[in-house]
Amino acid sequence: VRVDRRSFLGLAAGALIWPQTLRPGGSVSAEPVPFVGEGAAPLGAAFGEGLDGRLYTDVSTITRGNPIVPNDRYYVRTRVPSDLPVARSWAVRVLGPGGRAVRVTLDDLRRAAAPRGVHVMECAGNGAFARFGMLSAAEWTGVPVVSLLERAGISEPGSRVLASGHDAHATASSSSSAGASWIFTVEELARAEAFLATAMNGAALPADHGAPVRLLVPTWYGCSSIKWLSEIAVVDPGAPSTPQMKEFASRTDQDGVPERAADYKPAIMELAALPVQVEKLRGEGPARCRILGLAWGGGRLPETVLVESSRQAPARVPLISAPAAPWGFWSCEWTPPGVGRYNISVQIDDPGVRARRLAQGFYTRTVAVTSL
Ligand SMILES: Nc1nc2c(c(=O)[nH]1)N[C@H]1C(S)=C(S)[C@@H](COP(=O)(O)O)O[C@H]1N2
Ligand SMILES: [Mo]
Repeated sequence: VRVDRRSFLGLAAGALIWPQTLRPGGSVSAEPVPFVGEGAAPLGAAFGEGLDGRLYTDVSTITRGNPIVPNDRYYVRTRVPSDLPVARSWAVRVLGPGGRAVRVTLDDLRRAAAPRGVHVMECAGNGAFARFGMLSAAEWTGVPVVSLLERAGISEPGSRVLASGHDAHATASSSSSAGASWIFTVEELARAEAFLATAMNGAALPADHGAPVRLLVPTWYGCSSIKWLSEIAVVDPGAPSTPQMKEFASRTDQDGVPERAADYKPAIMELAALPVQVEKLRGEGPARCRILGLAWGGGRLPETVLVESSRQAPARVPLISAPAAPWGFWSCEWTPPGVGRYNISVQIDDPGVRARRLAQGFYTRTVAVTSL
């Protein structure tokens, strides 16, 4: 039988054999301490449709030994549009200066596709409401964007291109605007090593993740990685920002909501860190817990992070990198002084690293300790 995590938490711990990912390493048995005050949507399963369709990843399953999220558990923000054209006839139009146009077919892309590495992606709109599950990592296959821009004569430094997806959703959304598109300079795309992805974790790109082809902009928030990509077109230097850029302006840390694309900063993920599991260790004293967590973004991970919980001095813990994924993993022990609710947060004290969302408490989570 498959036991989902929610029913799992409700069962008596003694009756269970914990899956590998929940076991704290040694032979000491452990019991999860739940995060509270967060959303109640299911984890690891898609729900809803179109623009309001989501899948929240169960971030507690992302571990050092298991840093990649399988395709069917990878977070989804906007599910496949209801009337996507058939893949057979799909091509990406690349429109260059002076009316120069190149039609890149799926065959062209598949022939040129090569492994592009493992990348972490987070929705800029992630949050406690989603149990921070709009965060995943996968191994991608694709074709560098810059090589396609060159074919259409887009190479002038400072050129801006508009990447658009096919978003024809039959039902309107209450909270998101349809028609995802983003404007980049060629330098931004080159620096990020952006690519058109045709495969994900060794399998054809799934429909909800942008099949048959999506843009993937490593190190940037997910909002710029346009799914169901249909066109990349050069735009003039004063081009207006897109509705998608405006929708995500505050979450990508822009100054207000700039009207012109040229006034947007790159939507790069700053350093972030998140507790993903708290477990009570048993058999070795009364109330010891272990906190496991992730760190990502910021270009370069610091060597240590400070883990804070209410009513206890911060602990400095090392960040351990995964062998083949750009996550940092950390863990520390924690002794709650009594039953109650505790906030757990991570701080960075490296003055060279900007981590505003962390500093603002965006990734702080609360656990409820109900017995010692
Ligand atoms: N065409 C299209 N592309 C899109 C979106 C969208 O709504 N439509 N959402 C964006 C946002 S906000 C995110 S976070 C990522 C999520 O990609 P995923 O669903 O594969 O995880 O896709 C981006 N690309
Ligand atoms: Mo997003």
